[in-house]
Amino acid sequence: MAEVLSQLGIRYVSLTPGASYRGIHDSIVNYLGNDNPQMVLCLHEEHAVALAHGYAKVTGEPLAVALHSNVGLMHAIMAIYNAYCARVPMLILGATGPIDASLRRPWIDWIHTAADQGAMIRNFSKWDDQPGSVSATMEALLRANVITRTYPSAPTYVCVDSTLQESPCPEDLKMPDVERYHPVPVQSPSELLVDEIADRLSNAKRPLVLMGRVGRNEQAWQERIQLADAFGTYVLTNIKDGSVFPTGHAANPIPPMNNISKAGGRLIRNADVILALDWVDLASAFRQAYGTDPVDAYVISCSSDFVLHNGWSKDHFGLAPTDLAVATHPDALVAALITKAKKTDSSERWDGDSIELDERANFEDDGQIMCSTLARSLREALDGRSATFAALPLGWSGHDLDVSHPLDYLGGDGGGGVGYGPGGTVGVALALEGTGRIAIGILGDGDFLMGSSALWTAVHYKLPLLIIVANNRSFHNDEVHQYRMAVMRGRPIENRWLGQYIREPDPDLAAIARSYGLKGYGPIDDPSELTDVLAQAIKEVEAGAAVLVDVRVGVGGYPGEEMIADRGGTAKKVN
Ligand SMILES: Cc1ncc(C[n+]2csc(CCOP(=O)(O)OP(=O)(O)O)c2C)c(N)n1
Ligand SMILES: [Mg+2]
Repeated sequence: MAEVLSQLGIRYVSLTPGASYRGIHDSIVNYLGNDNPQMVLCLHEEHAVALAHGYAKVTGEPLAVALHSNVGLMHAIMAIYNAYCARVPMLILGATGPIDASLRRPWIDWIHTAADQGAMIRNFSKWDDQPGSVSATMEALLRANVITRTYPSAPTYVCVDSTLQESPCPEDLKMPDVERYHPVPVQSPSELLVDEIADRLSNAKRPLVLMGRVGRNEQAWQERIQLADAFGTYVLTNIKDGSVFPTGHAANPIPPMNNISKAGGRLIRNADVILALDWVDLASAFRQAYGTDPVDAYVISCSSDFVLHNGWSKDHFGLAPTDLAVATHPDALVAALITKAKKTDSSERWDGDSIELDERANFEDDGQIMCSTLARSLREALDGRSATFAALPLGWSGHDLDVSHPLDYLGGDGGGGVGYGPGGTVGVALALEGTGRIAIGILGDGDFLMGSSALWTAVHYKLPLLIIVANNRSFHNDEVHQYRMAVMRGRPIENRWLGQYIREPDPDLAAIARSYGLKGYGPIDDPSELTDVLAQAIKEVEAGAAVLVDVRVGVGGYPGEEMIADRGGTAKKVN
């Protein structure tokens, strides 16, 4: 079984150890020599999965993740959901105590054996199996590899009986020819379909492309630029998807959005042909742009995401009106479309003068560090170096995101599960090793505190990275929700902090980082110091260190606050 993993070319297996997979563990160490895959030890299963998630975002390749029976899988579940919603490949190895009850050790093997562990994650994994023999396990690993890598990707899970792991291999066991089991390649769209879409775009007066979940390679990036230029389209992007189109390009005047901004909504509403490239939650984008009016643009939607929709999680989102559906990878459609381009003058875009930009949500404030101040200081401190933002905090505005390469920013956690940031950033650092790019995770304090022990792994494996905590000393996103409730119910908004503030005591984030072997700076609350501290941290990261900078940030302009019209209240203030 270890041999199959090795031949699949899976470079690392992230794990938190457990007796249920002690057989495979031993084979990886003493049969494979802890190489290909090499173990990456994590202090929590949620981090092992987040690490593989971050790695896959950079490389498009799955890591293996080994999870102990029952409890290890339970610890990992939220992170698996994040990875599923992010549509990243991942080969998860589970284990169970002996299915043959007569072989169970007292107590522990009984509580760590379950009839169907896959059931715990079947609603948000792409395929799972609990094979009954060594050869069936080898086949299951091959299938798990094929399925997880086939577009659209999502984690697969193979649960291996500990008895199978620990018994001698059958004498007649044959190794499968791994070379003959490949992921299903993306199908190019038919010539007819491509012609029709090219005609629609060419004849459109106001074409718009919604750049959603697209590939992260440089060729596809260039082809998207060619598409926008050759067909004279505008482009919209979403801050959850990572860098998909250069922010400085004339086709892309509106900063990456979280929800559809007013300016983005105007552009959508004015477009007559919309090409959506696997845009996450297209129906809500239309609702935000059109309200209750019918969508009068001709809508072409390119996505194969429906193959993963099973109705359990509503990550299929609303059903968007679609005039032409294309079931392929958006990169394949774009590559085909640019060969059909008829327009040549890319400077002619429709109605360009009328695009008004939205006001900046994340304003700067004298004396306080705001996320915008942090963005500006970080840009100065990086001084042109290549960096990859592995994660951004919830309060980050698209106005503060400049991207010119597909690896500049990798997008959100997928499933909205807080605690992804530290583990995800470590996985990104692992994937970026040797590229010269600096892995940077800018994390909320809540996200950091939930996942902080993931950073030990970075230090242990000598992975340079920079963690910046945008520390508002609160689960602030939910304070905003309490503002809303207060306004809705006429309660005092002053009470919004209860059950939200992470203060008294203020956790010492730099000390936590130092305890895991990172260098730790902060808390920094003086804007005039910030650039120098970040520049120093970056120098240390370049020299190979893992560094954390705790930055105290203000919260003005946090998304959602503008929706709170009336801050008055009537009920009694609670202390
Ligand atoms: C595992 C998990 N628990 C709770 C939530 C609800 N939640 C969403 S955002 C958020 C606040 C996160 O705090 P922090 O990372 O400090 O970001 P901030 O909102 O303060 O910028 C919480 C608790 C969640 N999404 N995931
Ligand atoms: Mg916070």
